Amino acid sequence: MRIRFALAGLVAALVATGAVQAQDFKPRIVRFGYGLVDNSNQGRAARMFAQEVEKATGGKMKVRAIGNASLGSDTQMQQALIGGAQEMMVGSTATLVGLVPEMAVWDTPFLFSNAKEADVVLDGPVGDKIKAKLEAKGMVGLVYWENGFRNLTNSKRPVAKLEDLNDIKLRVMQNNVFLDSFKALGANAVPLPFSELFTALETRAVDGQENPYNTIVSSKFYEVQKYLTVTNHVYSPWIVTVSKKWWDGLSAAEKKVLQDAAIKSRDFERKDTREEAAKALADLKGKGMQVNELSAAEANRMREKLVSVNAGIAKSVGQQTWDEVNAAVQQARNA
Ligand code: TK8
Repeated sequence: MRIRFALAGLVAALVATGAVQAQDFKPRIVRFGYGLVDNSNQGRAARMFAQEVEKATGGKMKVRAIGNASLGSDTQMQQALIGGAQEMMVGSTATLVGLVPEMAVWDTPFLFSNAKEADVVLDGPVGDKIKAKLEAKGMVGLVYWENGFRNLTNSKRPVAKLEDLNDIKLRVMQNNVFLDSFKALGANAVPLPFSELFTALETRAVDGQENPYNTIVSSKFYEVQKYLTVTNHVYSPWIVTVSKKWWDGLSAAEKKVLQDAAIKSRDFERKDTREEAAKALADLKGKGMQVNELSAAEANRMREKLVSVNAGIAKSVGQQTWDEVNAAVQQARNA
């Protein structure tokens, strides 16, 4: 009797430490692709995720974090996930809009006024609901990471007023909201995958782009862009996704390891990104970029132009999604 209790206790302890679950982990290689360079917020968090997964599976599941868009641009990797040729990736929600139109809601200019609001809404019920729509398209969304508030750079001139954008050829993400937003501002907006952006800036195929400070630093855009305008025009999330084909073949224990590690990586990534962003502007000035803020009047003029795209977004994401997201933002704002 006593021995039986002791054994039961031992088994319970092993379950708690995860040791008896070892047989639930098969040897697996997970290719986790991303678009930025290794030494970026994306790269650091991808490696952190890899370590967590390896630790939790006793080395059975090995995550290969592969950056620099070596596995392809965001949209190419999405197709590889859907087909089952690649296991995981992290990329912009904006490049998923062709598959899940509701993702475009995150591209709404000035939707979030600070990172706290973004965290609450993205990690809350409406964020989950939109993320869950990926499953019908062949991907499983695990968590949102922070790309961050986007700012404008170019090689032509300081952008101090709306009209300064007029003849600027501006690279935008491959997504209608971004295209329409910058057309509304009067720029010559050109959609291009991120993986082609540095070369396009360097060869002056385009004059400018917009991305968070972190990316302007890590991708060395300061080498080919002289002017930075603080616009904070939209908050961009990244999203960590898994091939559904591959996911469906995993044990419950394996799925849980990936989910838990994804949450840890999210918390790590947001903290790391915010710490880096806080120092980045000074870094960029030090590298020779000329930085300007917009006057309140000009910021308002741009804001008004950008708000003109909202009706189109509401239409493409559906009124219900639009209302739910805006209600969640209001709630987060008033909390
Ligand atoms: C990286 C992209 C990037 C995004 C862009 O693959 O395309 O400008 O901001 O972070 O997803």
